[in-house]
Amino acid sequence: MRRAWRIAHSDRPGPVHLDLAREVAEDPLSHRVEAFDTAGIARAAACKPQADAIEETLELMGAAKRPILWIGRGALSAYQSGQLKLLVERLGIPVLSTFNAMETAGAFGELSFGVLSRVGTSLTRQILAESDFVLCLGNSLNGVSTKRWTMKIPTFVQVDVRADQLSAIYNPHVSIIADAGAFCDDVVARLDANPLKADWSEWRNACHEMRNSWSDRINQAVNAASGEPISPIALMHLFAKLDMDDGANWSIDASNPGIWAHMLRFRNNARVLRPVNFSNMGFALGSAIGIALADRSKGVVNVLIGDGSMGMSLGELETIKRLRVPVRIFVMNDSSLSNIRQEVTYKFKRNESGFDFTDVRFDKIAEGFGIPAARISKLDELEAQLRSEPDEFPRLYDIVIDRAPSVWTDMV
Ligand SMILES: Cc1ncc(C[n+]2csc(CCOP(=O)(O)OP(=O)(O)O)c2C)c(N)n1
Ligand SMILES: [Mg+2]
Repeated sequence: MRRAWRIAHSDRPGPVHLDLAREVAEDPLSHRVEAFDTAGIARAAACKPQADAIEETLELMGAAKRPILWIGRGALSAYQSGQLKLLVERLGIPVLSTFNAMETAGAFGELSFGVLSRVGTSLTRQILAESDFVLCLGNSLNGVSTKRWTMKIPTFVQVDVRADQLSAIYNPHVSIIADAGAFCDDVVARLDANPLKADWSEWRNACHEMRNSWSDRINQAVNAASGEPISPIALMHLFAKLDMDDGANWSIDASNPGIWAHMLRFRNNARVLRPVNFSNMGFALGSAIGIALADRSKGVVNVLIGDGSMGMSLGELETIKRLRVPVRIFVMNDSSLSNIRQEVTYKFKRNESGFDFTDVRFDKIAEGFGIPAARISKLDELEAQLRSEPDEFPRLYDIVIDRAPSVWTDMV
C-alpha cells in the first residue's frame, strides 16, 4: 500500500491498479493496519536537481530570444502545490501544456497559451514553431504530444523524475533527473539571488498578438457555423463563454470530444480526466462516477462524450441514477464514429462506409433510466437551459453535432 500511495502521488499522479491475489482477498486480517506516514514518502520521492544542471539550463535560456515552458503531467503536483506558479512568475515566459496536463491549460493567466499535442491548436503549434528554447517539465515528449515524434523542437532542457523518460526519442541539450516541484524551488531560489538579465517582453507581446489572431479565427469559425446541427467549435466557445472550464471538473472521452476540448482554458485548479495514452473509448462516464463519488463536496462532474463512446457506456446510467451521482453529461451526438471517418478521409482520400449510425436518441435512453434529459438542436437552447438549470444531478444533454468540421483540417 505504501508503494501504491507513492505511485499515485509522485511522477505523473493518477490512479493505481491494485491486484490482490485471491488468497489475500479471502484471508481475514490478523492484525490492525496502521496508517503510514504519507508526508515522509512524499519527501523521499522529491528528488533534487543538481546545481550545475540548473546553471546550464539558465545559461541556455538566458541566451534564448523566444523561450517557452512546456509542462506535462509530471508537473501536476508542482502546479497543485503552487511551486510551479512561482517558477512561471519568475521566468515570465509563455507556457504550453501537454494533452495529459490539460488541467493546467489556463493556469497561469496571460502566460498560459493552451494545449499542444499531436493536433494542438493553431496557436500552440505556432508558438512552438517560433520558439528557440523549450524547458520541458514533467513532459515525456510522447507520441501524443509530438505528432508521433515528427514535431521539430528547438534547443531544449528536459526535467523529469523518471530517468527513462529523458532522451527517449528526442535528445535534450540538458537532461535533469528531478522532481518538478524541487526543480521549481531551486530555480526560483537561484533567480531570487541572481536574476537573469534577459528581457523577453517583445516575445511575450508577439505571443499575445498570436493569441488575439487566434481569438479572431475562433470568432470567425463560430460566426460562419450554421446554427443547426451544432458546430463543435461553437459548442466549445459556449462552454468557455459560460466559464464552464473555470475551476470545474471534467471527464472527457476519447476521440473528437478530447480534441475539440483543446479550445477550453481550464483555470483555477480545474480537474480534467481523459484517456491519453491508449485513447480508449468508454472511459469518461465510469471515470466521472469515480471522481464524483470520491469527493461529493467537489461538486458536479461535466462529462464530454461522443455518441460512439456513450453507446459503449450505457449501463453506467443505472449506477448514476441509483447512486444519484452528480454528473452533467454532454453527448456530442453526430451519429458517427467521426474521428475515424475523418482520419480515413484525410489520410487516404477515401470515403468508406461503416462509420455511421442511425439517429440514436440518448435523451430518451437517459429518461428510460430515470435521468432528466433534453435533446438539443440549437446552441441557444443549450445556453438557455444551462443558465436556468436546476441544481439537481444527474442530467444529460443529447446535443446534435455537425459532423462536417474535421479535427484534421478545421481545428482552430
Ligand atoms: C475501446 C476503443 N475502441 C475503438 C477505438 C478506436 N476509435 C477511436 S475514436 C473512435 C470513434 C469514436 O466515436 P465517438 O465516440 O462518436 O466520437 P466522435 O469522434 O464521433 O466525436 C474509434 C472507434 C478506441 N479508441 N477505443
Ligand atoms: Mg460520434
